[in-house]
Amino acid sequence: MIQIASLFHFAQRVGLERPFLQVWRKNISHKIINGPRHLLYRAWRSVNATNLEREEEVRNVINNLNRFGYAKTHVDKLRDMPTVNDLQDEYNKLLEREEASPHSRKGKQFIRRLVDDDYDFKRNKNSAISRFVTNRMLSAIAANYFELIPRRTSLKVWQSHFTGATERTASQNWHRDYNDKIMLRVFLYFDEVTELNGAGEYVAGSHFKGDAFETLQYREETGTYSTESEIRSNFASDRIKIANGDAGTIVFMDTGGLHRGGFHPQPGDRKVALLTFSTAADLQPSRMNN
Ligand SMILES: O=C(O)CCC(=O)C(=O)O
Repeated sequence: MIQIASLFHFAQRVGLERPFLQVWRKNISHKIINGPRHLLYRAWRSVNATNLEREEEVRNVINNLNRFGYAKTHVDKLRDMPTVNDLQDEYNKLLEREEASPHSRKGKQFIRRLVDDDYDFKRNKNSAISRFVTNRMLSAIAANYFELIPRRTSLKVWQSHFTGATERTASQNWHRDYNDKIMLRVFLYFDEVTELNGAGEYVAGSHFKGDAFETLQYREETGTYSTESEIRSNFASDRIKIANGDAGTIVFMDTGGLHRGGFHPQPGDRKVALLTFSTAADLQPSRMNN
């Protein structure tokens, strides 16, 4: 996979990103890379998964994800999740640690990175965040959505915040992620999140399984994000989902679809974790150490 990622970076450098992605996303390359994981999934499903999928909330999330590329639930609704209090306690400790020894803000001044793919799972085996990340319901949802055994490839814990800027920057603009044609980012809120403190937005149906996967594709390769007016002229307003929610809310997004987030129009912050599940064809090498 590392060689493929290097090849991809080379293609980007010489302006061949788009043809590279088109070939990479074809079923054949996907099937070869993910073949063994599809087989494993079928075996696992026949033994284990049906019990998990029988849980009503797991089924709701899977149905919404398949249909919209987007779903929302809460830690209180999924079995074996940590409590909101335990999650908030751990978040506050991570924030104290970050204040004492800050991570880089590389490219996103509006984000304080409390965890940047460097969470120590070995030392914190039973922590609230470890229990969230390794929760069997989340893995079952990702496996069912991808129809293969997924990989966890990234864990970030962020405090995004108001900077005084009135214009959106970077991922605050509409974009797609190009790591893979299908992927799953799971956002966990440690506090209430609304449109005034960074809530993400998602165009329902713009994911690979949806009806608008080809709309506004490959825009970011030229460094241009999709504009608000392009989104509004291509999609009815009821297709735009707003990822707001109280502490403990879990938002699932296939970020191969059109999304944006982290914009703060007024003073305030968003306390959030982002856990990524990928297929084996993700072009970004996994950074997780769990
Ligand atoms: O919610 C955010 O801050 C943006 C996240 C994002 O663009 C992504 O995860 O790809």
